[in-house]
Amino acid sequence: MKRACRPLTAWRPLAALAVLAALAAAPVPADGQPCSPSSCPRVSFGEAPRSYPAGDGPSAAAAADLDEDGRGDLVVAANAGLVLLRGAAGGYGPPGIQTLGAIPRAVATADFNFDGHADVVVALGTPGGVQVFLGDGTGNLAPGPVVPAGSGLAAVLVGDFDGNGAPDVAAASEGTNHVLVLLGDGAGSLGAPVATSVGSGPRALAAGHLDATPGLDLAVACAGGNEVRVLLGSGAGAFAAGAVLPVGASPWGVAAGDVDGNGTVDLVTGDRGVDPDYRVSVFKGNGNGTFASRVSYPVDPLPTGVALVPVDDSGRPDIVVATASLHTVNVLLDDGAGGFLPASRHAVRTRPQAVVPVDVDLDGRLDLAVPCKGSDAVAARIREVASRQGIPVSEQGPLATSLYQRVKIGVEIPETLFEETAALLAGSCSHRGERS
Ligand SMILES: [Ca+2]
Ligand SMILES: [Ca+2]
Ligand SMILES: [Ca+2]
Ligand SMILES: [Ca+2]
Repeated sequence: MKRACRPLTAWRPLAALAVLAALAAAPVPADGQPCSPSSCPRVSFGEAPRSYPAGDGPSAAAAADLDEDGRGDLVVAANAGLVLLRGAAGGYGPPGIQTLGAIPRAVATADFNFDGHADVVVALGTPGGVQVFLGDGTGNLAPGPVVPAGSGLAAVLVGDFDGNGAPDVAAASEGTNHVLVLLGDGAGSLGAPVATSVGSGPRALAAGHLDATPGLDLAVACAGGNEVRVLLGSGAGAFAAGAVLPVGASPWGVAAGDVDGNGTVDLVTGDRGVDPDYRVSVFKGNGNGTFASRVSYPVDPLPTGVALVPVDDSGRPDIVVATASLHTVNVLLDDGAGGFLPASRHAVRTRPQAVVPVDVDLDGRLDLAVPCKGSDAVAARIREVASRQGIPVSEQGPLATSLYQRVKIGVEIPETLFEETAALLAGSCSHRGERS
């Protein structure tokens, strides 16, 4: 794949999937030396993100060509159920919603029964369960049985953990602090979950070969324990506890890939952190199940999902992270020397949750699909009332977010916010003066 990324976001008053079309990224300097902030290459997107309705509260998405028309489709986990967005010329068609017995929180795709048609696996939140939907190649998804598994499932991924060629499923159970593995039988069914204890609040999963043995391994972002737990796969479907990697605070996303091109699989997390220190962490793998110490980079507040996507043409993956507070996607290009350049910021819709690389317009460049959970319904209501009363509205997203997060009613505003708040009040007062 090439690397320009287009994010896809859906925008809607309550929730949406946003798609960002890839932009060109300037090349990293030929000498491979880190740039200065003023000279760093920047990713740019050629147009504003396009939004597609994706039901209420989309939290995750996966891509596959479910109707086999040559255009990638998206299947989205939303409060309303499973939402299918079929690829159409340069974008997506209207949502088709399949209601489920519980709210899905995570979704992945694979061909579970080897019939050549893409299938879908869903992690159900409460009660916890894993459910496979078999595709027929026309976009229809036939629900299989719900396999009870854990509680508060927050993540799901597909891998072949027992090496028999049939896709298996791993899920993170926030409610029980376990990772659950369900082995596939190659005919569309999953076996009973086998649970492995991990740290507190497993929130995200990544798979890769993290040591030198053949079994596929897992990295688990444990938001409650402020750490990443490595689970080393036996190759027969069992897992043993491996490295425990301390992260700044509350890792909400994790991705695995070779960020420095040395042949070993590395890990990257998006850390919700402690205000105002929000970061992505990089742990370079030694190839034997151990990792170098954490190196971190600042990003916008409240990072959620993180992905490694080749955005520029360096041949190495770049870091793409959704951030829920300022409603942005941040892109950190690799600097050619094993590190990453300062993040560039790209606006999407409200509360982005994840980043899914897709090629929306089939131009060979990766774009980004971003489930945006909403809700800006309260803000929409405020704007509506203000409009009726003739009250001017000034949109100050970052200031509003800071005030909301840091200031309780009746308590003094922090000094660091004095200037911006005073400017807003001054503007408001001068407007009232004009009206009186
Ligand atoms: Ca399609
Ligand atoms: Ca299938
Ligand atoms: Ca298998
Ligand atoms: Ca590496």
